[in-house]
Amino acid sequence: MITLLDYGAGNVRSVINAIESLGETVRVVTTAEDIVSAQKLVFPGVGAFGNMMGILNRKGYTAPLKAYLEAGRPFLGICLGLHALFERSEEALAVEGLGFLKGTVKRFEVDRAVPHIGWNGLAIRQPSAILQGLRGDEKFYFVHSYHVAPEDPEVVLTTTDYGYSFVSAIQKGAIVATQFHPEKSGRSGLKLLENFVSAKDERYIPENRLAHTRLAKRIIACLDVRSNDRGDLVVTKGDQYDVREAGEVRNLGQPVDLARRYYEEGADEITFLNITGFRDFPLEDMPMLEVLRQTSRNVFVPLTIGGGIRNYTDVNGRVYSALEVASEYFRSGADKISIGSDAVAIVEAYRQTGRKTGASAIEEIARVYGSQAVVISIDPRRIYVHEPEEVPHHVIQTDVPGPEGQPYCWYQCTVKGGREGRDLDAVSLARACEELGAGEILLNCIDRDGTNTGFDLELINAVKTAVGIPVIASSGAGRAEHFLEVFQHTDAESALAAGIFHRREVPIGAVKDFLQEKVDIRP
Ligand code: 1PR
Repeated sequence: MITLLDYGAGNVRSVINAIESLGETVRVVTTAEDIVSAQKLVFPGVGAFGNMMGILNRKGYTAPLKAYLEAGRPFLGICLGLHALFERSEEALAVEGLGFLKGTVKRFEVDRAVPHIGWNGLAIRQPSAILQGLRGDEKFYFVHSYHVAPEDPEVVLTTTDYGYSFVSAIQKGAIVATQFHPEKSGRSGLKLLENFVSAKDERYIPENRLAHTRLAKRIIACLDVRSNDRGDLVVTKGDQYDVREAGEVRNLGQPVDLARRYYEEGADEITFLNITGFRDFPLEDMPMLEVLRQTSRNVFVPLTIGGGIRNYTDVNGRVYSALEVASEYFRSGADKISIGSDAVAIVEAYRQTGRKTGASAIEEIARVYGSQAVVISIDPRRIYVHEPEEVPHHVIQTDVPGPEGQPYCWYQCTVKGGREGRDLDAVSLARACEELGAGEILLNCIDRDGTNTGFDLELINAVKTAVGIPVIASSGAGRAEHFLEVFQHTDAESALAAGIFHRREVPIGAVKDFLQEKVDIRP
């Protein structure tokens, strides 16, 4: 029996699912006494440091947790569950950590995108029972803006490189904590969890130890989901966002089955977009939550869900906040949520006043769940102009001139699945969303969607150079070469595709085989 410390601020479902998939039972802590009586405690911290410590203190969990750690009993901390062990964090300097280990938690100071999101390796510094059966060169899933800096070098189990070398796991006796998420790291992560769960205690040093590690470019499979005319929830696919063919919604398969298939084929991440979320309120559209619940039971890579995340008033006058919608998605198994139409409305309001209210969906969700959990999905379309001065927008010179030979264009943001264009460009939107606390940009492109003609590199470069957060290049992938092109000619951290995977034209494995040796990827 594994005891799991959930303080209610995020997706612990995936940790429970991963442990249960190993045939182990999980008891969730509901009282301080449950910590005292635990045999093996897993602490998957999520959200923000200050919020986490506040809740632990209010619930009376801090003292029993300290006692449990001081007694050297088996403990696995994950992400913030690692940070909590230290004295304090730059994320909330006024708040005390558990102080079990000396040192602080620092924000990344690097000349690259923060948060550090994606699959990176481990440079193993000492033997450990938790590493049994690993080769040593596997990649694990990270998502964080802060990392620990222990004073005692003896506790360093692994380090990872991102701009510089940081401590990615610690070990002190039976107490182990990782910055990465084993529950989201596919088979390698499950192996690590299995080592904790089963009573192995021989310390083990893997053979292929790395001296340095590199962040992999991510290949993401995207499932656009909606109800068809018969009311069945299906994965569909648009052609420049038009998902109907001969009047019918295209049906490319069942969401849960396809997600499972992509996990097995090696997808680094899976994104579900509830594409009619702008009109069907997700908390009434329960099948989507069920899709997430079922998927997270056997898919152990990160899951992002978007569609309909906004404030909403139902027919009875009950008001739901975007945070409530997002929370329901997180509880059902999402690791990140993505906001589309509402991000445009938020930025329009923000640009009018120039002031942050703290009350927008982006700010609220980032405050509770952390920036890394908030993705902004942008649906831009090219608008051509003869001269940059014609519009008050971020204009680029393009190698693909417009129908009248216009040499310039800007990328207009749209809402409601491309149905309505707004007076806002994609670069400004991305920048403003970053200021408001978003952690990643999912950059679609209506002109390229479903065309198989390759990513819009000009769009990706324009947005990527304007923001410091990671960008997912999306729309237009038709061949494995297109992925190489996007990674060679832009700094996008990941590339997403839909149609070629659904139609089995180019499987994920073929994309990865092609990229092998050319780009750092997770094999
Ligand atoms: O506005 O917050 O409710 O979110 C709705 C979400 O649904 C947005 O993220 C929006 O991008 C998405 N969406 C809305 N309508 C459509 C549509 O296709 N009619 N899909 C839609 C967006 C774009 C990508 C697609 C890539 C790759 N689809 O998701 O998967 O373009 O496709 P490809 O590789 O086949 O070219 P809100």
